[in-house]
Amino acid sequence: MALYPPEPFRIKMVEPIQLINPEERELALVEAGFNPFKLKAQDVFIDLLTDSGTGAMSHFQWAALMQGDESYAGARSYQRLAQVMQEIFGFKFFVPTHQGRAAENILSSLMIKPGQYVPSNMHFDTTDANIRARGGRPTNLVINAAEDPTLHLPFKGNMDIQKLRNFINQVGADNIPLGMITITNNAGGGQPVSMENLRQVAETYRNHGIPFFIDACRFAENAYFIKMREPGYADKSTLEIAQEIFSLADGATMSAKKDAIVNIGGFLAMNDETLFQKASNELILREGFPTYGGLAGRDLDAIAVGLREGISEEYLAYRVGQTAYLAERLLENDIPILEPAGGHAVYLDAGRLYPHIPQSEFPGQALAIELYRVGAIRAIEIGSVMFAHPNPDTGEMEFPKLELVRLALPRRVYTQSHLDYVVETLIQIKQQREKARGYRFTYAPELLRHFSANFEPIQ
Ligand code: P70
Repeated sequence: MALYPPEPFRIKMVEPIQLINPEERELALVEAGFNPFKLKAQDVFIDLLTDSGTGAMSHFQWAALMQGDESYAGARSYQRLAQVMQEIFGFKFFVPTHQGRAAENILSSLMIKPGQYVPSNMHFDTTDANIRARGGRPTNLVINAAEDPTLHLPFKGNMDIQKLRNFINQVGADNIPLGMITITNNAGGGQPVSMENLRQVAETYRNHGIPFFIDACRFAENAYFIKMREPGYADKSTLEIAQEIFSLADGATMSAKKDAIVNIGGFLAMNDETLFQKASNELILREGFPTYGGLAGRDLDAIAVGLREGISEEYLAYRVGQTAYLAERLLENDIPILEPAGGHAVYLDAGRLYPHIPQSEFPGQALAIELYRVGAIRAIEIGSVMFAHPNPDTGEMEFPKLELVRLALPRRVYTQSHLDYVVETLIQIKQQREKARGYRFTYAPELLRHFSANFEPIQ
């Protein structure tokens, strides 16, 4: 197969994008409080803010939308989704939710009491915040190698089993209402978790009676990495690998906006009937009847089709190849990234690009701003803006190990020439790296501050 397989689709509908001039971009940055989330989409040329809900649906998905059954209860759309859910995930029960964080909220509200811990390899932002919002303590136990940006390992998203065992012994299984793992590990470079590691994590949780939930946003990309990299899996289909993954867990949360290639949707799945009943009641109170969960019937159909497309090996080869292409071209030009390339994104290492900007002045934010300034490219910081938190016991600020900027690739949206433009922009940014300055907050909420903070440059 080609190193970077060409798109296994052709384009039959296009959406114009435009590059506004440098003066307009400067103004847009000031108006946005130097926060890419506050830019207007039409002022962005290449939008790599997120791969969430930004994918292009296939004509099969658009056709499925037309067959949406908008019955309030027991709709055919729900049944079609339930069938695919059974085939891929195999959990006894599930409820649709409007997106991933709604599933996280329901799960957290039902399971977590103040002071309790929820371990994972690394929690992503909304999961972390939903646990904190219930008084819980999200705990990241990824392998140390995940924090070494140039070390090549096939499964850099793995959890450190010894750390997990020690942690359980230290805080006590009674203080851990559930254990999680994120596949792929979004906060740590979109790196996959191996089947072997998933098995050991599941066993460790099971031995202590801790329910195991998988954050499954990018399970298909993770399954493809297992097929490519893990001994014994080359001849298994990504579907079979996914089935094996989920057979290890007691439940899952998923934002369908990622590997199900839809613009909205998610679910919470589980085997425990009592939990399902409680989740259904919670859903009725806040999201909607449990057969639609805050979505339209047609959305459920788009998810059902998208889940199957998202796990297609031909598609995944192209998808992972596109990310690898961007990573390779950046490395050729000595632009520091977290290696190896992840599934859905390439993570620039702002800490190494801007060693003159201290963590407290947000080198990642500075790089995200330069991407917009120089190329009208939008990306997000995954560093101290997103993940520096005061320690709940000491109040002291704890900084993440890496200061990253994520170039997330929307699914089936941008071509190789778009990516070449991103590389050229970064070459220019690197040439003027000494000029970059740090930033400080002028406003920041307590939780999930990256979404709505304002900044000013430090002169
Ligand atoms: C992203 C988005 C969402 C997400 C996730 C994992 C591993 C749960 C969720 C929540 C969030 C985002 C971040 C910055 C900009 C825009 C969007 N991740 N677990 O881009 O799912 O968003 O549906 O509530 O990655 O990675 P949901």
